[in-house]
Amino acid sequence: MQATDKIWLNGELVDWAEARIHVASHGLHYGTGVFEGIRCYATDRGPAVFRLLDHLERLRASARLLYMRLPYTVGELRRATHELLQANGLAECYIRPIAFYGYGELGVHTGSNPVDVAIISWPWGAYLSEEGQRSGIRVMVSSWRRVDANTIPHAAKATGVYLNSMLATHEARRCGYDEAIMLTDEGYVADGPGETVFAVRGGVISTPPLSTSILPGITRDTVLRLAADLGYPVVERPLIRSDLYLADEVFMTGTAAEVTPVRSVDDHELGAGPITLALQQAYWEVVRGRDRRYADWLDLVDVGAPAEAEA
Ligand code: PPE
Repeated sequence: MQATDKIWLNGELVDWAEARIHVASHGLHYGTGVFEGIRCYATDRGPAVFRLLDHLERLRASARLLYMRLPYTVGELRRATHELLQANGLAECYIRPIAFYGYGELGVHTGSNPVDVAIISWPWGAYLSEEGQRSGIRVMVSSWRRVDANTIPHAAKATGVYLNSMLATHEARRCGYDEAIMLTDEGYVADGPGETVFAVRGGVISTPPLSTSILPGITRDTVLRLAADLGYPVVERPLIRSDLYLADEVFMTGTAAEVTPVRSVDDHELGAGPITLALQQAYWEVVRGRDRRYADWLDLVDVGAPAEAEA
């Protein structure tokens, strides 16, 4: 990862190398944290954070599900994000807010431990390679099941849940694939380790409903809206693995992954199809502010006047 100038930590901007926590922090031992992944894109009106408030609202919802009281409001976290982006001066970046039970007592109960909050930002390019974004990635159905609704609330973007994702990713890479898709205990398609799954058949776009063990993806929500606006029929319904094998197109979405075509699932060849590519293009237009209909989703960062305007 590329270091940047500053990190926002518990209310202050600190130097990247100084953003330290204690090794006895509760979150390190028990995965008791919540986080977000957000992207900021260059637009013709300067850097703009895509759906910042929606992400911060999800962070707050994740915290609630862990009985965690966030010491900052959504408004304060929004201002902190802006401050950080102004300090780091990046045109495009990935933003990672994280809140976790900190240093105080050890033992599974969170006790009176403080909640530490940090926001990190750094440049992060294509999540699943640029080639993957163009031509599609090769995916396998994982032998690891996605955490069940009664194991850990799947609507929480909680750090501990990512052990599940890590195992699925490791397995996929060991087997020579680019990425995994996890099923639920009942065998329905859930999420990728860091993505929502979509299938297209006969022009109809399907994705698992939120009651399946998936993260309520913000890119999922964006893509459902874009698909409807482009006139594609969309349905939220439970999918089984053969729905993926028999699909005309499969794609995965996420803040990091954006819209990534899937070119095979368990070696059933698919291909980067036209609907996927149309949605991918539409997504890029929207996040870079080139489609004014969705301007409300952009949170512009005030980085001062551009150099040529000052002359
Ligand atoms: N499911 C999972 C399990 C998930 O982690 C993500 C985001 C999504 C779906 C898509 O959610 P959204 O970004 O709101 O559309 N994964 C984040 C972290 C990836 C990582 O490797 O770290 C992300 O995309 O930022």
